Amino acid sequence: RSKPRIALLFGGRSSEHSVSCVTAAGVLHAINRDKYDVVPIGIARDGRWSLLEGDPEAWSLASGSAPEVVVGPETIRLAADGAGRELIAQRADRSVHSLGEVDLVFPLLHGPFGEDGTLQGLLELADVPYVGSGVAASAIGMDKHFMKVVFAAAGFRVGPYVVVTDKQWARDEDAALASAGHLEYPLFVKPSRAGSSVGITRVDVPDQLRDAVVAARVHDPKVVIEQGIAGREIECAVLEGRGCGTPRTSLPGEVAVAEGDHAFYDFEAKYVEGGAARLSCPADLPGDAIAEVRRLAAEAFDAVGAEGLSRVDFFYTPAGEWIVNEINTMPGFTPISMYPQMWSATGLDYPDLIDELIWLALDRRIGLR
Ligand code: G1L
Repeated sequence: RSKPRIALLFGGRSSEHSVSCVTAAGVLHAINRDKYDVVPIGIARDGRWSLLEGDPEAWSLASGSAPEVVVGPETIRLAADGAGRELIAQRADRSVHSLGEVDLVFPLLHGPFGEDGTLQGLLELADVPYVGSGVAASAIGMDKHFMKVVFAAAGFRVGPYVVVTDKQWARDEDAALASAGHLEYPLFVKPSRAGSSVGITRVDVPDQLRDAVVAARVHDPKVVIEQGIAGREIECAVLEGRGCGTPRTSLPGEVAVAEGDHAFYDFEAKYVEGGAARLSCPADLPGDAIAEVRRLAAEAFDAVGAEGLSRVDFFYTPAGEWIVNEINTMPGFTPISMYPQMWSATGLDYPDLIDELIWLALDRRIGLR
């Protein structure tokens, strides 16, 4: 076969189903069809896989229309028995036939119910190379608690926080809330493992803390309570190095949120075109601060064992210190998202970025992650 055959997976059972569809539309539009044979596979909200029917060009997150995967006439499975990267289709009458082999999967989604690393595990078992991080780094990148543990162990400054697990909450709610007593307000209460900004509450007075934990627990039984950090929000895009090279970093960007409508950087600001979020890249920083944050971003990428790509988010304090906020191994990836925008500002445009990610994944041998 001349062209590598790439399965693009999108949709899925997470709360970011529609975001994933919009992202897939962007990638399908930009991917080089002269170089790659693309098989778009939608995962419905109930978990069924099928070939994309129709044209995703019109998919957007403009108010009122949330794109959704519709299950086609046959469902698809990836043979995960190591017998050879094969896509198996099954019709309604239960007859099966082969859709042939895939050389690579481009997984544009979070795992079932927002806990990640699971899809990567399936792809490992199926012996199919894939774009992006492996099982462990994907799972760590999804979990705000574990990523702080890893960063702290690697010597990064992380902001003060406490964790409230499901068991702690069930045992004694008051004790769990009291464990955050030493943190300075405002606090940010977050589900430990959830995409985008769902379930996050800013808490200004202790009276509101319990409700905020209850709201976060809707999305994840494990909750992190973070002390708000006074500082500018600076992000950096990281792309794995070619060969044994060090990770490549973009110019840092700064998230500027329009005053008024948004208490903080929320879902709409991130994903709806014309939303309030604005990126300035390069951020207005002294030259040595730019060099330092790029170095820290590359170190954060290596600290969690990320592969392919990651976006690393920092706070830059008035004292000129860098505090790592989080790493996102599956960053927003529409053409207007921060990650692709920071790379464009650094000289790598969206189609070339996609090409680079595919090259990195094809270059990597499965089982050696
Ligand atoms: F495959 C990559 F490149 F690793 C990858 C995977 C997932 C990049 C970006 C994403 N992001 C998303 O899937 C999402 C932000 C749309 C979540 Cl549903």
